[in-house]
Amino acid sequence: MPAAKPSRPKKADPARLYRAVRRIRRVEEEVARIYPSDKIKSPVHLSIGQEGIAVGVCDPLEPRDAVSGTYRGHATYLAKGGDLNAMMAELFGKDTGCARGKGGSMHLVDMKVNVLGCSAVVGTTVPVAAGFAMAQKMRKTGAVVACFLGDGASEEGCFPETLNFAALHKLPVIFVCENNGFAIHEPLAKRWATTKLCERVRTYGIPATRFADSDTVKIRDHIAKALPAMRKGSGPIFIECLTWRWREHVGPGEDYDAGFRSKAELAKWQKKDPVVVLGKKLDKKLKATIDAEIEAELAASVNFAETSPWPDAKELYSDVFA
Ligand SMILES: Cc1ncc(C[n+]2csc(CCOP(=O)(O)OP(=O)(O)O)c2C)c(N)n1
Repeated sequence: MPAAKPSRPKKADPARLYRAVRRIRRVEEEVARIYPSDKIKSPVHLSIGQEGIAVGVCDPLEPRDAVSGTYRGHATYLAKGGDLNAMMAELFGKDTGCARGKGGSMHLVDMKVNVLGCSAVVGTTVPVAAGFAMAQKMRKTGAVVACFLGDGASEEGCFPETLNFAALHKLPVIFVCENNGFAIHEPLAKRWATTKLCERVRTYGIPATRFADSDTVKIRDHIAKALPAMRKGSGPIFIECLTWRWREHVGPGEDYDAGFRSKAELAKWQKKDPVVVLGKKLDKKLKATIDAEIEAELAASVNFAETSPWPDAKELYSDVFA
């Protein structure tokens, strides 16, 4: 990655932020709509409701910066500029997919825009993100890595190990915990002795901030403010973003009849829906234009995936260890 001069982050622009959250929402709604047809060959972990976090974090990032997502990574991939056609084709298992149709939804990658490969194994992308950040530091690129993880991933041993290593070596990592309150069906109250995650992280010497409402603009401004010092070697930061996964853990449906969470809580979070909140800031005509452009791009991506070829059988043996 070539070294680039640090530059000032772009200003918050409601139209750009709206377009980004609306685009991710519509992509995932379309994935959910198509899913029962069995054209999508991979399990899908939808982030509907959580999109504002990825958009807020990625908006001030530059092309040289990287993101490390999770298996619930459509939003991270798209917010950083990952190719939509390649993502859709990947979900359809096609040769034109970003992982040649072998990885599916949980293994999105686009190194052209520095989206590091995602993984189905909870927490494993956290130390990988720190390793990539260490390379940036050694090569003096001034680039940072935004490392996304769930509240469940913070319980993996590699999380505190990585916090310590990143703090010790002042690595340019933005740790972003998307705290949706559940690891599959298990609520925080059954998993954490205290909810003071930021306090725990601060003991490693890492500044930590909690966003109780995960407001996209607030998150965006916080990251934009932190970036100049991080590019000069100030070390990692951590943000905890409280949020709500609207759909079931995996799949296109909902899980409110399973008895572990309620529609009343969903309704509470829907009042803070980033798509609605940001959409209200726009002029109606501009909003309609953006919506129409998104629909056209989305339809083209589904067509691209449907008409793309399947991988050749000999691909079974390429890009694999054994
Ligand atoms: C190492 C590992 N342990 C367990 C699992 C099974 N598993 C898949 S998703 C998940 C929950 C993770 O929750 P969280 O990190 O909060 O992310 P969320 O799904 O809420 O986005 C678990 C335990 C796994 N994939 N990998």
